[in-house]
Amino acid sequence: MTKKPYYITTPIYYSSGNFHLGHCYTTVICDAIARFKRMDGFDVFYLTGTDEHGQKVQQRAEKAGVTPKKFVDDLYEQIVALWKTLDISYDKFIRTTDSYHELTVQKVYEKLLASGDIYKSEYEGLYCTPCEAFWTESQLVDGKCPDCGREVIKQKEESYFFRLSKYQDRLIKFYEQNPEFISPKSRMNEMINNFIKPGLKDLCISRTTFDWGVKLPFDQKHVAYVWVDALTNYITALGYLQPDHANFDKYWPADLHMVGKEIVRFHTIIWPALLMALDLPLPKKVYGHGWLLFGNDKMSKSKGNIVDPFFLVDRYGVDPIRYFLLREIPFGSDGSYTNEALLVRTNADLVNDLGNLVSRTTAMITQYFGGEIPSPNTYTDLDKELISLCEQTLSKVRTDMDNLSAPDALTDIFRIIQRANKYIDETAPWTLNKNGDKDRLATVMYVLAECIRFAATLLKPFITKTSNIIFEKLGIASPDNFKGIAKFGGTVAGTKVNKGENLFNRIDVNKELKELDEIAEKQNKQTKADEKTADELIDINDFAKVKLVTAKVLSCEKVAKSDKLLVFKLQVGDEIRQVVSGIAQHYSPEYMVGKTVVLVKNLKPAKIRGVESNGMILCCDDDGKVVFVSPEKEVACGKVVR
Ligand code: ME8
Repeated sequence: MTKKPYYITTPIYYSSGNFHLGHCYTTVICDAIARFKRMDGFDVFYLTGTDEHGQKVQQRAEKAGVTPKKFVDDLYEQIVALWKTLDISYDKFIRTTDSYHELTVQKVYEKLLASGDIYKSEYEGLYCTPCEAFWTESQLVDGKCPDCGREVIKQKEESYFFRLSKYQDRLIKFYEQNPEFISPKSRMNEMINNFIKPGLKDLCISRTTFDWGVKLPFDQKHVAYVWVDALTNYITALGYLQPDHANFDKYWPADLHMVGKEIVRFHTIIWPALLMALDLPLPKKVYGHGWLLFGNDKMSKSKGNIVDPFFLVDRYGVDPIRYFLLREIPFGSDGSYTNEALLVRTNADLVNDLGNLVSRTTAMITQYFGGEIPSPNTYTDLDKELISLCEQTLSKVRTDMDNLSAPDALTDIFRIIQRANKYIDETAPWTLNKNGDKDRLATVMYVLAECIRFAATLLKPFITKTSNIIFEKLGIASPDNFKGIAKFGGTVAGTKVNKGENLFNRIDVNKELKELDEIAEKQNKQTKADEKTADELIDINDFAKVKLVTAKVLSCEKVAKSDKLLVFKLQVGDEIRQVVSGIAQHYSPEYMVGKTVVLVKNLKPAKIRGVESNGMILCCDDDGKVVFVSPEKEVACGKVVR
């Protein structure tokens, strides 16, 4: 039987570095969905990647003193390491600097030009560089970018435009016919009221103010707008407009684009309109999840509250982190991370419920049956209650996952675990053993082993490593589908269990919180020290911005009504410059005439006491005494100083 394709994507991540736990949220959720769908018989294609072009990357690379390519290569390594640490099972990783992607973006622009969806004009707007987004005055919040709250700048440039306005009515009709397209529902209303109703304007889709991007094939001065470049990844990764397009034929349209709520508008307005213009089918669903907050704030470097996923995984293991993200955050809404919430959740669910069930059961099978899972005898009503709970859970979890609610799915799976723990107390196996009731004891052990097998199978998409360890303990091969849990009774009697070590160790929450505080304090101190060092150091490119030249003093006078200021006429090559300098208390005008000084040539002109000054004379501050800088030997004026 051919499997049904299922195409799921995360956004492609900005190559900005400092990946935090919030970033992991989208990818871990998609991973759980992808793994669930694979086990449930779908032919899954899970795509993730990196968004590597744009002004922001170019600026950051310049600041770091490396080429943009080197900059994005380093960050690519970081994010691949992060996804490995979190056990992410993507099928493809796309980088927007991959040549097949760049070539296809060019073909997309050509297609849009040919269909008349692109035209050339001039753009003037308010641009937020960090978000790579233009805003209208009315969209700003307190005059700042509504997404990140930072300053916007006025930018004007010759640009190509996409006829977004043309698709307004078709978009509204599409939303009406596909009410599930934008989920959760609240986000649909937000899009319609905030963006569509005020009227869609044509979208500026090229830039000339920087060059780190895909060059437009028909006008090389322009690079593609980073959002068009980025959104197109969802089809270029599948081979769209490429010789091998088998994946595109098979997987497009996407079943699910999972994105954070702040980028829903790009995915539900611009992206479908572009697809309409390309005459392609639209994705089935865009889900806008909430943010992982730290307290009440969004995690971000500038707020200094980022939680390092590498640190957490190293300290607690990958599954407590995956479990926390999937279980604790109400899906669709914002959720809050605190160390305490992570530790309490780990202790309650993983150590107490799951860990105890597995260790108690394997210990009892070892003690009462020499480690072999016994054959069950007649099932009582109590047993049947557990059996039917186990058999019903897959369909419940399937519904939860179709609703994209991992917290509900985990709650349903943990019902088996919690019920089984209660069953141990109700059946009191130690009493059965004492009373020599081996038949009943065997049935109880078998029911428990089966409950664990059901739970571990269902947990596999969520806590991947732990589930595999449980199967090792049960002596059963870890399944890669759900077929084995269609019916209770799949465990073969006689299978040898292996108790081994505890799945999770209990955490002393108060002690641990204290230690974490101490670590955070140390790190903060270190970060501050590092930032101070970074502030003090500039790279060669920064220095090169300052143009220093030698200049000869032609004349020098006191500025009227000022004790401190002298006004100079300087010969700089062929040019004569007027410069005001505050050295009147240290040098007389007569002394200065004929001297050679060093001038900062490219300082913006300024008026000092009403006198125009075009540059600055370099001086040393020798404990309050000012000494002007001069070449050690006679040098002609206008020579570069570096
Ligand atoms: O937006 N909580 O990339 P990105 C939850 N390159 N999710 C968070 C989060 C938080 N605190 N912080 C970030 C981009 N994310 C674009 C996408 S797609 C064609 C281009 C999520 O690196 C964020 O919502 O800023 C998004 O889903 C993902 O991390 C990547 O964000």
